[in-house]
Formats: sequence, C-alpha cells, structure tokens
Amino acid sequence: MRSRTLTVSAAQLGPIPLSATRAETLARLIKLLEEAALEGTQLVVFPEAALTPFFPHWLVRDHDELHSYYDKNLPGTDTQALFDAARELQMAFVLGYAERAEDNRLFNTAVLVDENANIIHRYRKIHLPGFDAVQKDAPFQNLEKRYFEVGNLGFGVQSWRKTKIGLAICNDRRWAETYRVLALGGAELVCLGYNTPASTPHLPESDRLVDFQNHLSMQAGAYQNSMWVIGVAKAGTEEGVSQIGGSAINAPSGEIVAVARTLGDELVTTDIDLDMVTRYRRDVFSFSQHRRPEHYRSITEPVAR
Ligand code: ING
Repeated sequence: MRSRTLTVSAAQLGPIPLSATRAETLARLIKLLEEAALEGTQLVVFPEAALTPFFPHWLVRDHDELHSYYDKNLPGTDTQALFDAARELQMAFVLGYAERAEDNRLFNTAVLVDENANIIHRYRKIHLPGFDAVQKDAPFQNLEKRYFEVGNLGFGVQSWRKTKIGLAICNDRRWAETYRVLALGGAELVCLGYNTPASTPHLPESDRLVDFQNHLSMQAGAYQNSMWVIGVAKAGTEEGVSQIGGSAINAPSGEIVAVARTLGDELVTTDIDLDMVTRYRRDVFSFSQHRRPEHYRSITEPVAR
C-alpha cells in the first residue's frame, strides 16, 4: 500500500512591528502561501499571534488599543484576503491569532483551515505562561494570563486528508500532557506556533538553553507519542523583545528533519511520512500493549503546592 505522505511547510514569520498595517502583515502571509504552493505544499503552519505583534509582552493601558489586537470574525474584512488566496491555491493552513469569541471572551487561538477556506478545527491555548500582573523591573512582560482566558475546547483531533491533526500553542509544547492527550485522541500530526523570547527574566540561568529547550520539548513530544510535530516561530526582535526562531519539523523518531535558518519570514518545507507514526506505534509505543495507566500512582509524598 502506498505510504501516506504530506508535503508541509512551517511558515516562520519575522517580527510584526506595531507600525505594520494589517494589509502589510497579510501580504507577508500570502507571499508565504504562494511560495509554499510553488513547492507543492499541502498544509502551511503559521505561528502563534500571526496577525499582530505579541502584545502580552507589554502592558496595554488603552482599552481600544488592547481590543484592536483581537479578531472577532475570521475571516473578517481584512483577513478575507488570506482565506481567498489560500482557497485559490487550494492550500490548507493553520493560523494563530488573538480571538474575541462570540460571547466576547478572549482566547489565544489557532484554527485549522482546509483547502476550501473552511475553518474545520479550533483550539484555544490551555497552558498560559507568565502572569496577570506587571512584573516590576522585568525588561519585558508576559501578560497572557491578563489578556486571555484558559482555553475551553480541550485538545481536539481533526481528520483532514486521511491525517489526524491536533493543534497546540507555544507554552503548551513544554507540557508532556499536551502531546499525550492528543496522541490518546489519535493525533498523528501536531501543529503549533510560538512566540518565545530569547531570554527568560525570571530564570536567567536558562537563557543559554532557550533554543535547546525549544527543540527538546518538541522532539520529546514527537518521539514519546510517535507523532509529527511542526513548531513555527514568530522570530526576531519584535517591539524590543528578541525572539527565537528555530522553526522545526520533528519526526516520530524524535529527529528534526527540517529547521529554519533565519530569524525572518522563512518557509521550511518537507515531505512527512505519516506511516512512520504507525510503525513507531506498532510496537515501541503501542499504548495498548505497553502503557499501563491503571498502575500509575504516586506513592511519594504529595508535591508541595
Ligand atoms: N511564550 C513562551 C514559551 O512558552 C516561556 C513563554 C518561555 C515560558 C520560556 C517558559 C520558558 O515559549 C509563550 N507565548 O508561551
């Protein structure tokens, strides 16, 4: 039987400055879609917050400014051009953006859009890092707990082109549960975007390891759950905050099969063999044969809260 392969692209973005118009940003995304189409790509993955600067990096005092960063309707008047271009190219894509939901609740969201521009899956970020209050003396903030609610859609799995796809966002990739819950739901491919500062103000000793820990998180998640993991950065120095690149396509073997080389807009394209998922799950990571959740219990002292 012919192996199942997909041609996928991580569409890394450089910084989106506050000065950029929405039209300028969308033109960058459309250019990457067009480049991907020339390479025969079937699925393009854009980063987290791919329509705006990563505004949780600073305290936004003005109410109207803050709410200008969220999109209520997708596609909306301006994002319609992206959806139209993708449908024209018959290209499916994953897009991360700040969502104002129907009930006006605010989430850090990613959607999977099929080749006919239909939103077929939505995920709202569950692991919100950082703080809900400004951290004094920090060179930049992470106020996601102030600007977003914890996602209320769980970790869903969506079939598309005979592939079971799960979505995650940024900090989710550092938590083992993200990949395991998606794998238990049958996911074969996880698509996630990230905005990751090159330094961590409250843990400076990890600064020299930021790139290592980025790839470690995704490689481990891919290997320990026999999944493909596409991780896509918003990179470069955005409104004064230097962010890592390192967009990578991670195989169920744990190998990085393709990686970004720059800190700008960059397409990283490769063919992925979905049957590698099957091969690793057939024995080494057969959940039914080897995993024993009924035996998993902690007999140590409860972890201090
Ligand atoms: N950003 C960072 C991330 O998880 C972070 C926050 C960095 C947390 C380093 C811990 C260590 O990549 C987002 N947006 O989640």
